Amino acid sequence: MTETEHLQPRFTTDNLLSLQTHILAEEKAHPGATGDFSWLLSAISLAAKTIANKVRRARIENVLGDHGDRNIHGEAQQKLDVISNEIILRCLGDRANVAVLASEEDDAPVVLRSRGAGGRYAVLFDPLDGSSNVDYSVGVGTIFSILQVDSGPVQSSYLQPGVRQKAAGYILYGSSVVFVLTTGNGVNMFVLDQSIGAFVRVASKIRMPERSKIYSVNEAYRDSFPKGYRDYLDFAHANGYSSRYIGSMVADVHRTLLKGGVFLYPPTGTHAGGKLRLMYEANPMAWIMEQAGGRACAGRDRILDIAPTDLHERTSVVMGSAGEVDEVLRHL
Ligand code: AHM
Ligand code: MG
Repeated sequence: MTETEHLQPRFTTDNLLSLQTHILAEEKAHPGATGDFSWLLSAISLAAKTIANKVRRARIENVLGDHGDRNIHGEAQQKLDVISNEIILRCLGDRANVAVLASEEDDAPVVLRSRGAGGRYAVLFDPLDGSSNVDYSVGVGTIFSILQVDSGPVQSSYLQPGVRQKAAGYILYGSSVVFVLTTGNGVNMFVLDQSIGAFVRVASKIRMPERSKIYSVNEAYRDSFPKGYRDYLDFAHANGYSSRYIGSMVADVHRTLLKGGVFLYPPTGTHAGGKLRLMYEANPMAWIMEQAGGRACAGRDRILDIAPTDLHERTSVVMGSAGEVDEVLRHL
């Protein structure tokens, strides 16, 4: 190093960059891109900031607790589930390229416009995942998946395997608000800088650890797991693993992305096919894991290859570090 070299600014990819700029730069790298994504993702970013604000102020505004209704899955809706759902519908509803909006909280998807009328994308989302934790200030999140609608009837045009997603991501409302995004070109992470109201990139092309001795599962259901999962847990106990389980998928998967290990929701006595929803929980998270060098399976099958037959269908989940997922599969 020369005498003055340490005084030079280091212009690296870590320069200050907003989510908006990042998306525009990614589009610029694709000749022929129409700018559609920046419209969609800026709406999701606005929704995320609005929901983050609601989550932070929930106790003050007295919007915690049950809403009084049940969703399509028979689960009690929290007030914040309903509020978050409305925020996303309002933010995305006026984007002219959205054909369909489909939410965990709504039985049927909202069809906004046909392909002929300019509808090009289906946005599938879980507005507030882990919301049963929100009363206790535990991290919760929004998960989304964007698909291009094909030429079939718009009502079912989103029934495509996860491998065809165009963008996927989640927002974690935790001790900081984190936006993790992939458009198939690696995984990027942004943190909301409250003082300027913008998501700022803090990590690009995230690679998750190849292995890590951490498993994340609701072990209370252990006796009802299929034998292979119980064998894996025995293996983990005998080999010095740690256990981490928050009970909010977004928070558990986020930790798994950064620290490595494996997140599991196997078939249980109550949910023989797994509890988590394929299209707006498992698929987006599976793609993020794969884009970061990890793996994501339902039993032995790759999650992203599953051909969905229903918007709200469920799947079992094993996702995380490639070596750790392989270790689970070895026992199945
Ligand atoms: P939700 O979408 O109704 O919030 O349910 C999904 C949540 C996930 O965040 C989490 O991984 C899982 O349910 C926890 O389930 P359990 O309480 O059975 O461990
Ligand atoms: Mg959910």
